[in-house]
Amino acid sequence: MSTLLVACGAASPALFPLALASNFGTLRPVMSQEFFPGIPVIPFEGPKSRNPLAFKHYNADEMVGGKSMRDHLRFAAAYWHAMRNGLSDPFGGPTAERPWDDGSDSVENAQRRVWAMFEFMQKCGIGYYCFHDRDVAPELNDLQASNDALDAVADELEKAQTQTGIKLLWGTACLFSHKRYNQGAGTSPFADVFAYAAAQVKKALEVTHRLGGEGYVFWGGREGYATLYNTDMKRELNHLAALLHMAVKHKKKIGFKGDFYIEPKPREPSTHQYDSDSAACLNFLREHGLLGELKLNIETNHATLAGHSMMHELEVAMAADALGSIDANTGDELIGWDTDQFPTDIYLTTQIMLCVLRMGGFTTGGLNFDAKCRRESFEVEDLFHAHIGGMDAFARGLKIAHAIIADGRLDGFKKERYSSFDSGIGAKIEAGEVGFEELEAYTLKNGEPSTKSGRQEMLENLINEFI
Ligand code: XUL
Ligand code: CO
Repeated sequence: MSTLLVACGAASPALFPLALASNFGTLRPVMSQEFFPGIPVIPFEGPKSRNPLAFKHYNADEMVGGKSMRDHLRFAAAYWHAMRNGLSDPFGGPTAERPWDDGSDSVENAQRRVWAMFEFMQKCGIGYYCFHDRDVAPELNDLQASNDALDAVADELEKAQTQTGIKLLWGTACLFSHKRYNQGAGTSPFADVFAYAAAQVKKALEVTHRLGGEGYVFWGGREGYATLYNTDMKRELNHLAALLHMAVKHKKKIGFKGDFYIEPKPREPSTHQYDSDSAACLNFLREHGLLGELKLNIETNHATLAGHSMMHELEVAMAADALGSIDANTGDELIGWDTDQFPTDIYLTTQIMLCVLRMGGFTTGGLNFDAKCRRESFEVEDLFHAHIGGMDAFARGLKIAHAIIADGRLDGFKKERYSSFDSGIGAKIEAGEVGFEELEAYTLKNGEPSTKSGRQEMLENLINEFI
């Protein structure tokens, strides 16, 4: 963050004199300083608009199937990308211009940043945010000092939430950046590191609870290995489960009612991460008696890295009633990294919204833009273009998915495809009423079965009718 420039004074909770009209609820003014002076509250202007700082499809109050777009989509902004990502890459340093940030680790700088984040979300009409403890507040010399800094920033977050009505979707602890976590946190071979991680999760969970967070995420970037030559996998997995059991116990103790989520990702930064995909996470939760306690937070770019489509990962989670929330981004088809790009592909957002609608919508989850601008897009205005594009892409995905479901042909085809299990021998198989002997006798009588086309191309054409 050292390249960031300071262009503003200390944070103050005084109100910004102009009331902002936004399409996220009723907006109240935030503070005396405006952080994005050239940028208006982003209006909805409809598909014919040529204004780059306007929504063409996301119209928060528009009803889709009896529910507003705002309530269907539950957009969240990621603090770490919007406020803390300097946009460096392995070959070059940060480029992002964030004029309100002096690049220091002071609590004052962190508090000022809160108001920049909230003005940004107000202007975009984003109703939720997500954070890691170390995004919002600095890591200082010892745990107590870091905890105190987090409390001081949480005071400011609480004020900003009250003034704007913007809520916390989920919080999390950063258990991967600090040097102590170089060989893992919950899976570190060093017991003192495990203890530090547990203490950090305890505090992050308490702050999330204090701020009314609707969820809490566990993403284990370093919970894996670089080489199996030095790794006791069984012991590490048991330790990870122990950390989660402690978190569940503490959640109940403090009365946190939000959902816990595990976020699958197969690799990066570790060579292999234990939470590698939805199926691996579900198996881990089942094996360690945690299945009812945690759901999944599925991220598109992580699905890609796991060699799956996003829809696959969502379907696996949904089949176990464990789809909690979504990190909305996309990867690059040609770069093998977690590029965390903003989602713009309408097929992708349609597929995601088909899953979300079929699930009956989010409860505590939402669509968190775990996405960053490209390194070339270093101006503050780019933050707005990026989020506007992601929100419009999901609004289109929502409208299209709703129309496909209302049309009924796609779901009807799927239902018909399995209809031989609705009665006769199929119903007996599903009910567990027949075994090998009955099925052998049935087949000897029935002869060669007939099948029908899966009609993949017809169904792809059907989807295109709506896009
Ligand atoms: C990293 C990632 C994280 C989690 C939260 O790839 O997605 O930012 O979402 O720790
Ligand atoms: Co993520």
